[in-house]
Amino acid sequence: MPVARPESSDSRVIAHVDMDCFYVQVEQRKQPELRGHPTAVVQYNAWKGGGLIAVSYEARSFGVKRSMRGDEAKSVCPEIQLVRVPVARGKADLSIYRNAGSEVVAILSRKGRCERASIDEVYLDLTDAAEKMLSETPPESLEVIDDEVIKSHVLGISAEPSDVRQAVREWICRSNADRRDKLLACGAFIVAELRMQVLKETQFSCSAGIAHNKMLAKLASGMNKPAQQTVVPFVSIKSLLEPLPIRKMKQLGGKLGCSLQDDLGVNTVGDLLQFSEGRLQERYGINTGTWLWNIARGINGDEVESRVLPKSHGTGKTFPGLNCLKTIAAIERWLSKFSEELAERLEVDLEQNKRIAQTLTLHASAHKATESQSQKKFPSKSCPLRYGTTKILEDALNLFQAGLREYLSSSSKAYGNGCSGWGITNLSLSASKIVDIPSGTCSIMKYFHTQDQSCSSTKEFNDKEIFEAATLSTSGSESYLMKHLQEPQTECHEDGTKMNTLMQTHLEDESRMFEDKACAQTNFSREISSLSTPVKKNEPQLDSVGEDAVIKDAAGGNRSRDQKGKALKEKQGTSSILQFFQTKNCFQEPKEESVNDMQETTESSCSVPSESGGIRSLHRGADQSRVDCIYKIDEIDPNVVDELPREIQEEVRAWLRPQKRANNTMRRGSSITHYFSPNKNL
Ligand code: DCP
Repeated sequence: MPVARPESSDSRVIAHVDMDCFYVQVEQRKQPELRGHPTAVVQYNAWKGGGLIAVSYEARSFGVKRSMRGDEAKSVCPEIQLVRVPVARGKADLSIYRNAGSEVVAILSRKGRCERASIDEVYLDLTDAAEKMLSETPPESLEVIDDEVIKSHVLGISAEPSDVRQAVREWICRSNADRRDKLLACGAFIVAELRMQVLKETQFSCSAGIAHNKMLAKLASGMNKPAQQTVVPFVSIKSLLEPLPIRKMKQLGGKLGCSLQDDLGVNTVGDLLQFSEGRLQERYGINTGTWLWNIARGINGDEVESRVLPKSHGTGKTFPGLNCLKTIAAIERWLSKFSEELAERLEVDLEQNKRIAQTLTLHASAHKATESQSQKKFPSKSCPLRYGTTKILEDALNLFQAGLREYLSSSSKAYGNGCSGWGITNLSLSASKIVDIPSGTCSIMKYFHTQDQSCSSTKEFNDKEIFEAATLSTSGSESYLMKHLQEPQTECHEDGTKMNTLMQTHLEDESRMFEDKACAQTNFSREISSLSTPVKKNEPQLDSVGEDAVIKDAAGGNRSRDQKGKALKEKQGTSSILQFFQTKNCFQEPKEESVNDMQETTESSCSVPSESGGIRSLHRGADQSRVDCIYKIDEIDPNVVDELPREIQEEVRAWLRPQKRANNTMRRGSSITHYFSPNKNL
């Protein structure tokens, strides 16, 4: 649902930068001999020459369009060069385009708040930079103005073609201009410089729109392409908006736009101006009514979010027509590829950006054999994300099964392997709710990575791992912990219509980097992160049941406590710190028990010695019931203490020195328990 936000100020300078025929430019940089030639990037699927997904401007001048297939493009423009999208795991591999987009973002973010809106689109808030320029070097004070600035399109300027440049120069340098327009003129300088910088450093050209809000900037950026920029002065807003078809406006391509057309006869933005705010509110509710009234007048208060990294990661594929997936085995095969890719990308994100994703979502489109049932959408399903290919696959399969069950609505006949009652035409996985991990925890997180593990018992390990993640989770751990103590892990969550829209919009073409353009719209239910501990087949594993854990060897036999330290060290990638903080010892006590006397002022966690010689940490949950964790000091491997954040290293070392342990463990709300506390970030 659109949100009506008032504008904080109409003196903002917002730019929308959009790369020109982006995938083509990336391919042309790789193969410079393609530069200047009609070129198109085609999909992996080679049927009829493959679907075109990016078309160079040279090819466009021959009439080649993105809706064409390679064969048709060849007939329209015989000299066109068709470059196939890279392939990995039997599907399009977009990493080269993603990385190219990141290069651009790194440059654009130098001048102001930067929001990466898609693989090739960025919003910039240049207000501060423009104000600085206006106060220090206003345009009218400049003797030389770069040609790229003069080449700007300023909406509303009317002049003979031969005089346009002079008219633009005059508009930019008007000393008596409205301050808001003066700021936009400064924005034109800054954006021109950034675009030149992008070209110099990456060899990519881009176009831009410069206005006082995101909506207008985005509309303007596409008006003059390639390699040009367009400014929207205040006086030109009305004439820019009035003729625009209503369905072309953001968020009006769907049902709302349809209703405006069918119910109110609104075809252009100008038509919308005839309706009062009250009338629109009456028809569409207060928020949407106001939003519609606002957009008709070019009012849009959306802020440029500070985000240079993608908001989610996604991978998927379409299986049109006869290629649709009809068996669980086929689904598993593809989900396995998706899981592998997602796990890799999540790992890179963690490694490079210190971020973790918290929610795994499966989207699918399906059809059933029977016509009467085919209207129903396959529900998108989400669950907490656990790291590692195997776990992602395991969860993805569960999500798929849950979605399929719901989709088929107990039509058990059609459910199961080998059935032909359903067909999946789109399948994808996404990882979202990405958050930064606090500094100092990164290397610990490495221990939670699962590269490729097999679990002997899904349920057992799911519970254990989620719980482990909860103790180390960076935010919202409390609610995560409480939730998973109370609910079965396999529970799935409906994403709602937004993800379905996303599927339709972005998965029509498998190689579309849907995670980015879609990410701005995703609104998943709140879930909390889950990282996993590596557990390898044939390696000793900690029994996840019972307070005094025993180590089981591959054959299921128990080993003595003396052997534990050694066994733990044998587990590559698993540090004993994890065993120490493992959650198998945590349990929720349903009874109400006051812990007020132990509480510090700002947190509800504390440490007390436990009967078994460990540290018992009490955390008060949101529902006021108590969560009790016992940490076993003896099992800390001193080698991993260095991995802890500095503020808690000292405390852990003190624990390891027997004479000091008693005192330290008595400390209330100590940093170590706080650090691993489910309440930590509440
Ligand atoms: N893309 C895709 N599938 C689509 C649309 C686009 O894979 N159905 C990819 C290829 C594009 C890139 O996304 O290069 C960016 O899409 P744009 O819509 O911004 O289009 P281009 O950048 O190709 O061209 P333009 O210069 O018109 O923006």
